[in-house]
Amino acid sequence: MRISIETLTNKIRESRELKVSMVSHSIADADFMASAIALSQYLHKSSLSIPDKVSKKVEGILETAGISYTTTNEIRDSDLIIMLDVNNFNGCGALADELKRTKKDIIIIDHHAPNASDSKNLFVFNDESFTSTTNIIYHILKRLEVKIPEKIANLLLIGIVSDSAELRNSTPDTFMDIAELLRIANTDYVKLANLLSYSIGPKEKLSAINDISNAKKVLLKDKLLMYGEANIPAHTVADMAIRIGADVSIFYSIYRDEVSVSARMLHPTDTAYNIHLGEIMRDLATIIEGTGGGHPCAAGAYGSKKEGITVFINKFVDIITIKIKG
Ligand SMILES: [Mn+2]
Repeated sequence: MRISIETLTNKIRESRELKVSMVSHSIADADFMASAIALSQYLHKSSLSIPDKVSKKVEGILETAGISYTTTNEIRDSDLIIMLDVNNFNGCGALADELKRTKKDIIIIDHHAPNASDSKNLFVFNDESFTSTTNIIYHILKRLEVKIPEKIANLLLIGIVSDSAELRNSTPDTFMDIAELLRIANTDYVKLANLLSYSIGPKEKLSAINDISNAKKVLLKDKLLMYGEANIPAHTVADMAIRIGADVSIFYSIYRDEVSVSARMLHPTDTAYNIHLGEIMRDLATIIEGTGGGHPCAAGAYGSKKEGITVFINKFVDIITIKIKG
């Protein structure tokens, strides 16, 4: 059943002493990590259950920010499950079956388009007016009158700003939350932007510029698609492509034992053309014998079958072309 933020807050208050598993979508991102770690300040017996792994970029950001955490790949024997930043079981990859089977109560806290699923043990707070799950968690912590330490305020900022497509997806409330948290964290926006690697080093910049100049560029009606190989982490090049004007981008990096793919899109291309990059990544991941997922405008996949990457990228380009050109 759907619940209000008041009911949600009360449920979390009542769960203070419970063992809680906080479950993420496939390839945990900054929004999940910030939400889960911040909420675990209050739910002090909780653990972070990640279906596969934490995004490499996010690992780096959290390390630089001095945030430590441990994750598990299973749902431990918990009293309660909280799904954060995901509102459907399939988005939880390897943990999906266990979530479908469990009789334990599951609370969903999310900000994506609501998903129709209804079972007795499901309590859903899904509000699209929040631009990130981290914003929701911040509001809950305020309602619980939790004193937020500087480091956690900084972590909440990381989650909120990471999910905002450099503040393009934001509301006046997003800015209010950011302003409050900058005060609490005793920091400023430039420091935060640097931490989020909006500025990368000159060597990486050069590499990304080369990757983008070697990339394919296709005009689909009024939308620009860029795709190709990245010689630094793919998300860095995919992000940069969007920043310099692509509407959709997809790049891949080949490592010794896997290939990793990052796709990005500029909102509102997702709603205008009914494109969900997370779903596309999830469906195509079998081609590289791996897993994928994510959000409508930011998603990724990785897998061990490196030689499948050309087919993967071509299928992606076909899907986007059909969606946009009709
Ligand atoms: Mn999110």
